[in-house]
Amino acid sequence: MAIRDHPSPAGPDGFLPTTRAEMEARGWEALDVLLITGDAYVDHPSFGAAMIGRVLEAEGYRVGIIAQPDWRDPGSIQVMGRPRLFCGVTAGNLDSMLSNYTAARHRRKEDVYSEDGAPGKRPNHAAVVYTQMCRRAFPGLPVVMGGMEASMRRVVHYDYWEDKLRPSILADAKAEILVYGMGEVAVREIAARLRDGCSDLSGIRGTALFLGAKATAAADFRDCVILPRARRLTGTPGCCSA
Ligand code: B12
Repeated sequence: MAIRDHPSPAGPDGFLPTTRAEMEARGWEALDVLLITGDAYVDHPSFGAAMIGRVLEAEGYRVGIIAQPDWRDPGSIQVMGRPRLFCGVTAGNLDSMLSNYTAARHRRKEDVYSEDGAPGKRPNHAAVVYTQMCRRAFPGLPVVMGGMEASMRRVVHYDYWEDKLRPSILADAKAEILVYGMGEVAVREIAARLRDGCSDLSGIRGTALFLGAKATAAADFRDCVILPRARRLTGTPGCCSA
């Protein structure tokens, strides 16, 4: 992809909008994609949300970003209105439990991905919390999870801080789809399908989602590695990944 070949609606020098006033300054009435991140918004390629935002922007989408919203207030993610296509959610560069707690399970006094290192700006299990906020703020809008926390927790996993096995983060978060690992290619495909009115997000490499009972029955799992059922490991319902 030649990013520079695409005209950028925000202009090559502008930050992604974070407020309605910044949207309006670009003449936008609505966003296509709203990104929510547990880190401060740092427009640098080592910050996943900025990276994904810039990739989508280069494709011509109107992208806004909300960094470290107040998770007690669903209105904090509604400041730029309902996006047309989807919300993208990430806990940030690190798993939020790792950001909030030391390996000795003490609360961290500093969050290096917050402005001035201020702690307490992201909730525990931020990806789940932000997804649930999106559900409440924008009913019916697809939510796409990505980033480190979602990636590492996409199947049944051991949570060190809780000292127990947890089911796939998708079971808690109820997002439409989870992008694991590097997200640029998958998120472009997701955006293109939703833009074209296709709600079927199955079969995209590097993603995980719940298949309905019908699709599970019809799917060909011959080339798949079948993991033990989540129910067997944790006593909670299982999930399938693409
Ligand atoms: C560079 C790096 C560092 C540098 C950070 C430099 C800097 N200023 O950013 C340094 C050396 C400082 C560092 C320190 C630490 N690190 Co480090 N680090 C990395 C490393 C190698 C790359 C991170 C990076 O820049 N990635 C580039 C960005 C763009 O990638 P990304 O955030 O993953 O985003 C992509 C996807 O996740 C996805 N995505 C992201 N957001 C979104 C959103 C949506 C909507 C979608 C769809 C997709 C999506 O698409 C993005 C683009 O492909 C990773 C390992 C790795 N290969 O990822 C470890 C890693 C992040 N570090 C890790 C750890 C544990 C630490 C430390 C806590 C170690 C320690 N005990 O001190 C400290 C943290 C200190 C602190 N408090 O910050 C762990 C995190 C584990 C976890 N579960 O969270 C990792 C994964 C290494 C590992 N495998 O253990 N680290």
